[in-house]
Amino acid sequence: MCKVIAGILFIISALGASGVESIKVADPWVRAVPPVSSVTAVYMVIENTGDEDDKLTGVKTAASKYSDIHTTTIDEHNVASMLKVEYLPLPSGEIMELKPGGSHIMLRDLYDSVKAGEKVEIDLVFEKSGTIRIEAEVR
Ligand SMILES: [Cu+2]
Repeated sequence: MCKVIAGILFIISALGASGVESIKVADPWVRAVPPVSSVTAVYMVIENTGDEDDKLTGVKTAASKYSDIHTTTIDEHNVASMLKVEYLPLPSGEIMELKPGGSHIMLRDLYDSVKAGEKVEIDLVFEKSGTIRIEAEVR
């Protein structure tokens, strides 16, 4: 009985939290890498449906020692390189797509290999919206 009530309370609080969130995350996924690889990247679509500009300022996960926000730049010789940034801007009403060849989240020093079909829990830290936990599928 107590478990049932706790479960109901949990659902109510989860609904309450999602009702005020202005950040929507869609289709988060982690690139599957062979066991020898200690790094991988995370992609997703982040929409700021709120009236206020926001920023993605940090990422935390138990899957790796470090997690950075990267953008990809292409120089005049057409060479792509990744650049670590302090935050990703999320203007009000805009959609930010983290995708291969563009901005992404880099997980470094993976504690375990990530295999296709697994799920990785990731906390996204936003300047205004606080921390949002997502579950990203490994592909
Ligand atoms: Cu990167």
